[in-house]
Amino acid sequence: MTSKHCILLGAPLQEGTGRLGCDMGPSAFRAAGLAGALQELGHSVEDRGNLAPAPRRQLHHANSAIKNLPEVAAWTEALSDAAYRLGAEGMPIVIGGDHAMAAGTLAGFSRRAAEMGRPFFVLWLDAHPDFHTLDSTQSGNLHGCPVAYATGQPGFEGYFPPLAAPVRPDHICMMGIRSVDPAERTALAAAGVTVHDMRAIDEHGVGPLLQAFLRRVAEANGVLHVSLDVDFLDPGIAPGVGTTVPGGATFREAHLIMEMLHDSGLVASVDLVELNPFLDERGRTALLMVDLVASLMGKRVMDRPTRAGTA
Ligand code: NNH
Ligand code: MN
Ligand code: MN
Ligand code: MN
Repeated sequence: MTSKHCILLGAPLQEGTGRLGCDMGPSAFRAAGLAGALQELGHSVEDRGNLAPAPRRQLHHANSAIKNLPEVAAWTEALSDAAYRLGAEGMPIVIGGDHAMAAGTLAGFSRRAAEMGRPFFVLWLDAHPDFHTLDSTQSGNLHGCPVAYATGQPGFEGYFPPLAAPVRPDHICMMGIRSVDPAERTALAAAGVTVHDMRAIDEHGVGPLLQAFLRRVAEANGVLHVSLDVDFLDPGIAPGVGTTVPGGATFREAHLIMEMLHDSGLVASVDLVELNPFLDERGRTALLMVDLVASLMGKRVMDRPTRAGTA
């Protein structure tokens, strides 16, 4: 197994959600033993602590539903810079914090990949596509917007930082989707994002769906970023999240995805988002997330011949 240099960066933002608690996410991941689990697998781990963006100017938007726009804009800028820098230093694992975080991480990692002259791909594991613009969001919760921003959908100019390298919508594969707002449904189809909703997973299984995407990434010599939202998982196994949706990925579906990602050797960076320790039950969601990261980083039951992403 190839050992990696894992760089942990905490992003205790909670301003993208409608409730408090995600700011405790980085602490819960640390308490659940994230660093130790990676070291046990032979990786080196460097914990860079938590990011704390400076407060910035007021921002006013015509959509009065939007919450905490200046705060989330500041996080986006800080995370975009951090992701761009860390992408050259090792394997960044950014620990949230809510999913608004991905506005910054997608922007920064995509910029890094572009600089390396390699195409950038995203595997989005979530109950939600988070494809709202500032104009279309009705909840006003900005964790519902990062993918629209990072792919350069209109309306973010003047609020969020300009994109050095917008993510190509046709380089994004979403899995586990089961809660889509009407505006998102139309926009996703128009943009050409691959969306494997829970029905597709029921019909085909996660294995073939993921294998097809990994083959594309491998054939393009792509750089793959994985954004893992806790609510991708079924609430029965992962209660520690503010936006539970029934009918999510099972324990084995989620682990198989992680195991296949590991074997592909394609993953360059990871987001772990939406963990709300205030809603968790004795740390079980945090522990499950750490176990999933371990599988992504090489934990396996038995040794087996590696099936590459091209297999
Ligand atoms: N689409 C909803 C909204 O915009 C839900 C977004 N919530 C999430 N996303 N947890 O992953 O408010
Ligand atoms: Mn999300
Ligand atoms: Mn979600
Ligand atoms: Mn919504």
